[in-house]
Amino acid sequence: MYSPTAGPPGRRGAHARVPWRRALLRARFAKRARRRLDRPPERKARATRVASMRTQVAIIGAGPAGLTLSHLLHRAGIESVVLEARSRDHVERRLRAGVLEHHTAALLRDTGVGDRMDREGMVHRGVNLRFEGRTHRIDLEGLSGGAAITVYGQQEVVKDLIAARLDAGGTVLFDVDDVSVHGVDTDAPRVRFTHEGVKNELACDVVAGCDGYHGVCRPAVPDGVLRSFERVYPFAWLGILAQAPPSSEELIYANHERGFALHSMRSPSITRMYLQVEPDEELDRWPDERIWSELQTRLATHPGEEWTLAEGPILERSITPMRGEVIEPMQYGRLYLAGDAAHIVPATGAKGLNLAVADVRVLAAGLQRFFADGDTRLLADYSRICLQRVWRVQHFSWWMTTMMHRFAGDDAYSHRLQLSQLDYVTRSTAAATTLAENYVGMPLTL
Ligand code: RFL
Ligand code: PHB
Repeated sequence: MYSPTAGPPGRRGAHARVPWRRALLRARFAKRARRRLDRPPERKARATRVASMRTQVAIIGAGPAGLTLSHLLHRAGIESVVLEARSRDHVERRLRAGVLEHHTAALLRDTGVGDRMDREGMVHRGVNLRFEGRTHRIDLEGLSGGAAITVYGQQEVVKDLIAARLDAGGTVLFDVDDVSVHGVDTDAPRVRFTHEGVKNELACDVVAGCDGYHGVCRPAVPDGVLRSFERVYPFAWLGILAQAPPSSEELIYANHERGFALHSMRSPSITRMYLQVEPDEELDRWPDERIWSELQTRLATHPGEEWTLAEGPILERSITPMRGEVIEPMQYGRLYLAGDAAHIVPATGAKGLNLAVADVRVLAAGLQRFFADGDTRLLADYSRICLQRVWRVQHFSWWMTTMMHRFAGDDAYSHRLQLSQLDYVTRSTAAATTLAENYVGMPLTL
């Protein structure tokens, strides 16, 4: 729980005692206080309505990264406040990922938020690659030594985490505005924001930037500190959610001459599907009939293989660009970036949510040591440990993306190479094992 007035400072770590920084801060506050006195009365009235709070970890963003971090910290006895720009309803409905790696599902289960996932999620022990109209199953479980994936919507994970935080008396503030982070290069960072018309200043020991790709945390780092590595793919995904029973027990990734298609699901009566489209595609150019006709064509099987795609009313549709990006390092001072705030992966590998969870697992462990006895060694290694996994996942997602999609300008030679790669992955145990172990997710290590 946060305290609505400035409370006692949290336990401080080793780099907490830097006197010149405190002096600098005191001088800055004095200057600001003088400026406030000079303001006209109407601005003074607004500016004086500032509530102060304190917590150990200020978490910006209530997506999978921020909520999982808050949950793990709570279990370790560390206080946090989660600040979310959107409403609870919005974040609980936002339709996104659906595939949980073996270790993501295990972490949710082991930390007490996996009950509904275990009841409603669908465990898949294999995944299908379809090309030239033929389906090839990759035995994820057999090739990975017993691991599997769980198909369970990201918004369901988010709902479960929000419920767990609130039930435990945690603070998750929705609909916050004007979030800004300050002093992350000192031992006393602050986060300012407006909530229910009141300006707030949240003092903390650490800020976790879990605010996704369009957040405010990454831009708060001074120019020249971070380096970005980027790959923009020349296509986007049109995703739909349809009221139709899945036409396959396991996911189907299809390579077709008209472009990639993916058949996924959310429940025994809801199908989730994607089509490769132009990067600047507009939704209104895709009426229902066109979507179904394209899905029927791209997912069609060879005459020797019996398969039909069930259709139904389209409940939601959206277009997502395909890109990969990594920010290095994932930390500046006492600001730690996690999840999409630090990296984006093309969705073909189904990794974004999983990577967000993997990041905050490392961050939570580092913070636990920091708050226990000021040991900053794991925190200092946060970026290095995470980036090792991030680049593995970038490579896997790039590999899946290039293997499954059509690239404008590809010639017959490139296409033959792609087919050869698919043939190899589905015939060679060594190659299929590479896909399986990456798809179910590499073990979480510190
Ligand atoms: P999120 O989920 O974007 O959450 C960030 C949160 O921060 C809030 N926010 C702010 N709050 C306060 N102040 C501000 N100034 C703020 N600015 C932003 C936002 O409102 C939001 O609530 O990031 P996080 O937590 O890092 O989680 C990342 C995942 O959401 C993302 O990587 C995945 O959805 C990617 N992804 C997939 N990942 C998988 O692991 N498996 C999949 O099967 C999978 N499929 C997908 C995907 C993403 C997709 N889209 C739409 C991008 C399929 C699609 C189509
Ligand atoms: C999904 O079910 O939304 C999904 C599945 C696999 C992917 C991406 C998205 O690679």
